Amino acid sequence: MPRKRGIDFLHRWEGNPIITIEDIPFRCNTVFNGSPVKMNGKYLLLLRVEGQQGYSFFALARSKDGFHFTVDEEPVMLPSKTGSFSKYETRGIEDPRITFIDGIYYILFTAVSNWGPRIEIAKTADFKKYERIALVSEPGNKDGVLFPEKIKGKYARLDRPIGKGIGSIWISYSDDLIHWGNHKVILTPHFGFWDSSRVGASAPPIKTKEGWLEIYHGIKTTNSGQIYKIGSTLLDLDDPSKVIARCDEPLLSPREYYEKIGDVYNVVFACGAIVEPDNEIKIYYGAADTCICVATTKLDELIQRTLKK
Ligand code: BMA
Repeated sequence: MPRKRGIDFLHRWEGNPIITIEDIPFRCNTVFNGSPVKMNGKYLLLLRVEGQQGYSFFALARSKDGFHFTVDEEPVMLPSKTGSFSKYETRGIEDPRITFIDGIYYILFTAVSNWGPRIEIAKTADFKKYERIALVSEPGNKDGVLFPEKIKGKYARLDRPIGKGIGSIWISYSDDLIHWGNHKVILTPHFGFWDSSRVGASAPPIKTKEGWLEIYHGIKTTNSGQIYKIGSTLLDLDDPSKVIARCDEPLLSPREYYEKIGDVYNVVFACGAIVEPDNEIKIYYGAADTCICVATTKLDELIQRTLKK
């Protein structure tokens, strides 16, 4: 499928979708919202898979080129059945976001139970053994992403609590990844724009000379439901609670059939990106809560687009 010029800022890969349930070696309902890392030159994508019983868990896909993936035979993280995490994961685990710090891959994800969504953190060094660290929010919070380095000596994260029905992006800090504080709201819905109903962090922040690049999702509510699009913002390197710039247009909107039609219509939803040595950025996104896709651009162009007034 050749790219249609001038419609969206990001370039959809012509082989999209890259992962569908046809690629999953076990029976499931959907696969979407995967988070990528590059480890020893190979690409890993931690996938949210929804089982036919209706709750989500994680599987792992592997690739040599970042476009053609093979999914492992068995899921890698299932909701806990025993122990202190289990009662907060009774409705599944969703939307992993991976951040690499000092040899450890931290996975922030949403633990879902009858109380609602909470943010949880797990870690792995090798994508073989996974260890849960802590539940780090009360219910009503999701879309947790960890910054890839400490800021002024503290871990930092973005998340999306809902207050008075309004979902905005907040920042908070921690010494140990378990206890979090100094919560501040940093990005709110942009009334009248494509992200007027709700905004949430999507990819873990990417450090650039111009600031922390945050690829986020924005929602507009229409007469036929919500439309999820992908946007970008730049946060101050020393004080990421300060927004330097925000895209007034989305980078990608649901247009292709696989983005418009699925279990949830009109959704493009990123959970991570890889920046290549040649400046290309690959943004991995779930489409219509039913499959996984990738779109690319040059990181420099994305920064200039975000800075453009
Ligand atoms: C959000 C998250 C995502 C999902 C999206 C669209 O709230 O739960 O996992 O892709 O809704 O349904």
